[in-house]
Amino acid sequence: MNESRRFVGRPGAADVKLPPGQHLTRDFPVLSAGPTPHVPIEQWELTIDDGTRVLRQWSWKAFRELPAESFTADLHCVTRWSKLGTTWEGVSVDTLLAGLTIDASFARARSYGGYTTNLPLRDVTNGQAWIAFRFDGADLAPEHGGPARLLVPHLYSWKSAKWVRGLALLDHDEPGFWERNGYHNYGDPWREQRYSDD
Ligand SMILES: Nc1nc2c(c(=O)[nH]1)N[C@H]1C(S)=C(S)[C@@H](COP(=O)(O)O)O[C@H]1N2
Ligand SMILES: [Mo]
Repeated sequence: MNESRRFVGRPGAADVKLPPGQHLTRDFPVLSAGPTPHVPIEQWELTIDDGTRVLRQWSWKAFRELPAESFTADLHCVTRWSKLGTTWEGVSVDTLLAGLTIDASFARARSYGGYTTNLPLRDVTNGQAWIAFRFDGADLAPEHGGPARLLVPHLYSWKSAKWVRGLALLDHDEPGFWERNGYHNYGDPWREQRYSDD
């Protein structure tokens, strides 16, 4: 990605640089295709699989014992709002995959509630994606994906699956919920890849 963009502007600044067709918002809209799932924390699990076999699995307790990072991210929703400089805490997907021998090029996230989204594996590795559980200094609210959501800030936010329950590492690309319903397969906001024919 173009690193220079990250440091240009602040919310409200006249020179703020946004992806094409986006406008700034200061509040945090809730965008959910269905109801907010409520999973008791004792039943919550995060699973890495290869489409067939479970490769790794964490309970909430085990997940929270993994090393976590604080990070700042700009969010860009395909419905044209952007929110800059949001602060999060989460476990890097690199940490989840560390030590695994991976023969896959794609990842498919799935959520409690049934939502899915697909990404190239190279877009969720190398410090570009987290399973986030805190936002703005507080536990992540259920409507924003709590207890934990995927966050992949360099792509449109529909790729950041709320209530994430697993990542499948696949040798083939499998379109997710919005990707099957007219959204772009990749979703780069800087190239304005909103819909399948963009
Ligand atoms: N499980 C799930 N994750 C989801 C969605 C959804 O409907 N279900 N909506 C996506 C969309 S379109 C956006 S813009 C962001 C919105 O996150 P927010 O509601 O925390 O703003 O979540 C994404 N992740
Ligand atoms: Mo969105």
